Amino acid sequence: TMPLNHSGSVFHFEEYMATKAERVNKALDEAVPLRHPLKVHEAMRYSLLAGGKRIRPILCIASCELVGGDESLALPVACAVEMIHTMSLIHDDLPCMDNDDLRRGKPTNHKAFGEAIAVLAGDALLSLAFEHVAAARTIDLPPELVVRVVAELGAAVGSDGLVAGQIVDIACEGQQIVDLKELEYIHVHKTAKLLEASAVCGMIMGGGSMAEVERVRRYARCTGLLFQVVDDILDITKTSEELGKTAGKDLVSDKATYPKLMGLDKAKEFAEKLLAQAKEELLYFDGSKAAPLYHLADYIAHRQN
Ligand code: GRG
Repeated sequence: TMPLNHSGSVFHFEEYMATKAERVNKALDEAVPLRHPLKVHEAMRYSLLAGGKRIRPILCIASCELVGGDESLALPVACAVEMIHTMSLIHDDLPCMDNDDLRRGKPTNHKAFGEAIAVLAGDALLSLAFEHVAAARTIDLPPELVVRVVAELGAAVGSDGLVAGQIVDIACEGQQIVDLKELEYIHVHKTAKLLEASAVCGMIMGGGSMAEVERVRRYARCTGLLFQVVDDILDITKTSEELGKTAGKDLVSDKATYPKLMGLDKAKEFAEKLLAQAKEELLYFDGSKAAPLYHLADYIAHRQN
């Protein structure tokens, strides 16, 4: 299919993603040079540079560019959201949380470096994220903008953000019945909040107005929830395709998912609704400038893994 956006012009999404990811990877590499004490910096770099899709930083940069801001204005914040994302994955994988051995096809941080280093590497990444935003030499930027970004990021991570999502997730694991409201709470907090902050902070750095910030916030919230609904759908469709290979992981586990709570067809309908809602928020902006966000939502909705 032709990559047309709502203004009808051609946009090369894969190329855009690859170019931005490369820039982010370089900036992240430079943000954490290998130094004494070696182990913790090795561990930070191990997970930070392990080949994530960089959805959050790209969302941040694309939101900045949507209101005419240069990529360089958003880059420190883009790095910060990836640092936060990475630290949340390191801690999520720990034995006291999900106890996972593998992440992105490699041993998890604590498997490679031990639990103590993994906890500290996560802490250091979280701290560095805020330092990186506050210390960034984004010349000519009003300090109020940086303060708003710091507040936004803090809220996304804390006990009304990622931590809230993780707490409720853990509480639900031991529960017989999880309803749609609880499931949505978990996903909005564990996943959508940081995506939302990524977009909003990019928009703030780019000089977006309050109205523009709120549009992009709603876009990112829909897209974040969409991400999880699609994840749940893929779990089922992938598992039935690979049955035997992966032993039907989610069909046998007790984890609540959208298809389980509303049925596969309704879950697919819900995903389409969220995608349409996300795109609707973008109609407010210039079509060609909104193309990256428009296609990012499509990509999240229609990805195959
Ligand atoms: C944040 C202080 C603090 C503590 C951590 C563990 C925890 C609290 C929260 C859990 C957050 C979590 C693991 C959310 C799931 C996020 C998610 C959707 C991960 C997958 O994201 P992708 O597909 O991953 O963007 P890649 O590998 O591409 O980066």
